[in-house]
Formats: sequence, C-alpha cells, structure tokens
Amino acid sequence: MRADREAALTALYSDFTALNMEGGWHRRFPALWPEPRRNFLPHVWHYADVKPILDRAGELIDTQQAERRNLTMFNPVEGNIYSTVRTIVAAYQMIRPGETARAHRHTPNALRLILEGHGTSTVVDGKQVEMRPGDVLLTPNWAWHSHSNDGAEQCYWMDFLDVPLVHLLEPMFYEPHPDGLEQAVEQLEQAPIAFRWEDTLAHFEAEQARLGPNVPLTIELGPAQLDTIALHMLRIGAGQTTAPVQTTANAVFAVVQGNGVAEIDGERHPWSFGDTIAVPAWRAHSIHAQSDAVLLRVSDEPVMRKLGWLRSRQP
Ligand code: GTQ
Ligand code: FE2
Repeated sequence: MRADREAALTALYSDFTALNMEGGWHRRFPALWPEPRRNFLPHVWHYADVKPILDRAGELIDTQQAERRNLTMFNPVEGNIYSTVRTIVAAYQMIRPGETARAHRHTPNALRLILEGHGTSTVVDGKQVEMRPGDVLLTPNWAWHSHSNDGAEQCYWMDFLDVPLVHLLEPMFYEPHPDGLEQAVEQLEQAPIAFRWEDTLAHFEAEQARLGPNVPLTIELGPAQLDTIALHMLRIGAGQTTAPVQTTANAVFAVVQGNGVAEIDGERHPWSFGDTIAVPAWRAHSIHAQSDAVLLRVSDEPVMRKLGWLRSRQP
C-alpha cells in the first residue's frame, strides 16, 4: 500500500516536471519567507582605485568607440555581473577635453553626481547645464541627453540608473539620436533637472538652523522628478554617526566629501571622497564620519512606497 503510494507520487511529480508545473508543497526552494533575505552584499568601491583605471581607459578608448566611457560597479553577490544593488546600477564616467558623448534616450531613469573637473556640460532635452563638482543632474525616463567637454580638464562623475529594475520588469527602450547631437540647445544656469552644490549647502545651513549643529542632517533633493529613485543628501559632522536603520529600500551612497566608516550588517567599511557604498535592502546600517562629510543617498524608496512595500525600522 505504502509502496504503491510512493510510486504514484513519483509519477505525479514527474508529470509536473514534464508539463512545467510544480506543487507548492513540493518546491525545492520556498516561494515565501518571513522577512527580506539578504541577497546583494554590502560593498564599497574606492574612487582612488577607479580613477587611474578610468584614466587608462581614456588613453585606449575614445568616445567614437564608446558612446559612454563608463565603468559599472557590480555587486559581488554570486551570479551578478551588472547591478550594484537589486534595482540600481552605479557607474563612474570620465570625459576628456574636446570629447562629446553622443545624444541618446532610454526608458531607464538616470542621474549624475559630479566629482571633479570644470568645463563639461550635459544637454538634457535641449537644456544645456554646466556640470560642476557637487552638482546632481537628472536625466528622466526618455529624455534626450549628451555630454561634452569644452574645457581643459578631464571631468569625472558618477552615474546612477534604474536599469536593473527595467531589466526585472522588461520595459526597456533605447534610441540613439538621429543627428548624433540635439540641434537646438539653450544654455541654463538654473534648471529643474539641476541640483546645484551651492543650493545644497544653503539647504543644509537652513536645516542646521532648525535642528542645531550636533546632529547629522538629511535633506531631500526635490521635489522628486524621477519616478523610481529618491535622492537625499546627508551631512554628517566629524565625530557624528547616523541613527542605525533597516529598510526594504535598496540604496547606494556616494561620498561627496569627507571620510569615515559605514557599519553595514555589523561590518565596518571605511570610505572617503568619491567612493560608492552599496547598502542592499534590509541591511541594518549607520554611517560614521571622521571628518565633516556629505553623502548622496540614491534609493528605490519611491518604488517601495508606491507599491506598499516600504518598511523601515530601528534595528
Ligand atoms: O551617460 O547616458 O553609466 O546611458 C550608463 C548608461 C551612463 C549616460 C551610464 C548611460 C549613461
Ligand atoms: Fe544615457
């Protein structure tokens, strides 16, 4: 009797497989679990390592060959070759004097944080804005964009895109500009897509007047213009530490100034200017500054909030 049942079950399970079906009670891997798993790994990429590599690439690869001279930071989790955290990719990009990165548009949302160099500008939907260190410049879904260096210095910046989310959900479209570059261009100092460093500093001053000098400050770069990505600037004074937090939002931090140590899931990760810090979902973290520091936090919070999945707690 028992042997008959065993044989019948074996036959049933092989029928499942033949028809691309599986029984919920028979999975080799669970489909549901009590709280977010820790898949992607906390990791820091150091700008001091990246910059010489970008410079070497600059000697070998021009903007004819590479539409963008960018280096993506892929998370060391097993099997991953692209994403920095589940929904976001971070990259470093460098453009040399006289070079132009041709215009294109794509459904992924993008933004840039300028690290070093003067004389380079980006054109977003016909609006040309200069790229200066500390600025955050947006390239929303389907906006045309190109970058050109009309100055005498190499320009280095960080790109953040929601490409991994687009990969997951599939709505990828990409198109090169038919003319290579947008033809009609208007130069602007202030633009809705530009968060200038001076304005960020002024915003911090106002926030400090409200909260006092002894606490880390967080401001939002807003009103938000990217549907999938939230942008916050953190100012952490020398010796200060942010309150520990655990959240379903996936985040990448970029160091705008200063140095310190991030504690992520109990491990210490030193950071300094220009570094990229991957803080995947549900990894408890706090950030300690050893010198006066500013960090940009790029996260998928709007996605989590809109879908009812944003949960945060003090660990
Ligand atoms: O500058 O347009 O790092 O389209 C990746 C994709 C930068 C850009 C990246 C892009 C860009
Ligand atoms: Fe692009």
